[in-house]
Amino acid sequence: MKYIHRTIYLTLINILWGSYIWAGSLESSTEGWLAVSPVKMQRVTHAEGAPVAAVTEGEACLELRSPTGGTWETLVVQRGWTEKIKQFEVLSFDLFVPQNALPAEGWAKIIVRLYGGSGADVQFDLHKEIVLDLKQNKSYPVEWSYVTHSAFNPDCDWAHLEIVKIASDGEMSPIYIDHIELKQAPALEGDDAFLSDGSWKLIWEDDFVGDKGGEPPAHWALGAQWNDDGTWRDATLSREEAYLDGEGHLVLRTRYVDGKRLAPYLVTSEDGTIPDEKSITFGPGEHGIFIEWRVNVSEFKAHAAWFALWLYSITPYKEDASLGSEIDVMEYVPFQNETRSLMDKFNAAIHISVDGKGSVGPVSRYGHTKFDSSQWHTWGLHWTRDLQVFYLDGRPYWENTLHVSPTEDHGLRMTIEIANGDPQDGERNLWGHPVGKFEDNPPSRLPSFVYVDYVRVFKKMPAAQTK
Ligand SMILES: [Ca+2]
Ligand SMILES: [Ca+2]
Repeated sequence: MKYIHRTIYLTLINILWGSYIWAGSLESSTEGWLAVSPVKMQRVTHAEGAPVAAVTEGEACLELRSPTGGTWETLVVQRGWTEKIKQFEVLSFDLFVPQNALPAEGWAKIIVRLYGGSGADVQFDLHKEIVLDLKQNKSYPVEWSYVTHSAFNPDCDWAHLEIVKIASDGEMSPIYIDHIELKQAPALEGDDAFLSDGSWKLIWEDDFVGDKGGEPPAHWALGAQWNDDGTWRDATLSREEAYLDGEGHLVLRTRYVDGKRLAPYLVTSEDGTIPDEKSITFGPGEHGIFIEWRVNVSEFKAHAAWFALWLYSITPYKEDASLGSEIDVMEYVPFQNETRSLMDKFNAAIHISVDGKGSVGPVSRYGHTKFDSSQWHTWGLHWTRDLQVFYLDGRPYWENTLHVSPTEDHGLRMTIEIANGDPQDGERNLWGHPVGKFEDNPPSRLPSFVYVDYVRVFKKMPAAQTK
């Protein structure tokens, strides 16, 4: 996790409020939507002229007429749903645009905009695009899991929704909206049993077999050489802090010795400092790949340190997933004080820029998925050219279609990084947690250890090569 952005802390109160869905049916009122001049907004029934397909719940829907057309035009804004937006995770509604309102050629889109912040400060501005089919009269079921955008902040003071139209040409008027819902994301179903269906092949593996105290295999290089002085953030990087335990595990240790914060940072590729012929990289290929780590972080407790299992391309931050990305399969930031604990949560994310543009994470708030840190777990990534599904112990917990990179140049990483809290900012680390200084950890937390049982990479074979 070279890129890391600061987040603010969350209470569980919103999640625990209880209700799982909030629905707007537009039956008795326009429910707080405000038309942006010169748009004409009204609640209409089929009898009053709404197309049959436009009314998807009850008798009435919202009609938006705006004859100006063409360039970006905000149709309506909803400013009254801040608490609901903070409480829920997914926005859905049905959109209907008559084909005769669309341009004959070119393109047309509806954009749902969700932006919010505190005071005058806009903290996030997220867009969901619905590309309209110019050749059909059809209804679009819109489903937007807005909380997967890492920029979304449920601690905001205000959040506004807007519906925007934009097209290469034509009026795009009228459009219809009905059956608006705010809800929790559904739990994902399924498991990783498909790996043993005969179509998947183990193509790369490290089981960390070897003598006690032995070095990890040479394909694990010391990364983060971009500083050229053996340090990264507040750590002195050391391959000696990674060694085999003689029982089939790799040990990753971090400790404070002679004024140095020692940490291992193991990679199979780097952004230029490891020659291509010595790099081992992966990508989704034609049919998909599955990468799995089995890891135990029960003795990794040092505040100001974090551990990550991740993938990193040669050019991850071009703001264009087709050129590469950072894929954080698991990031663990141990921290605990009187009011907060991260000891039972981990983070996952996709990043395609250093400033957070295009960052996405799981539906669980701030990407903090719960787990039992006292046990062994497997973290898995099923990655095709347009989908990434993240697994914990063989069960999917995050399905991502945003910024999925198709490139084959993503190397594997197992890293411990150290970043002390900033004394000018309440001893907070890069994530906003008041972790203090690594060297102030008590002996119960230093040294800290991560144990890795294996790393396995499976590839889906073309049908002709499977039986
Ligand atoms: Ca309705
Ligand atoms: Ca092993």
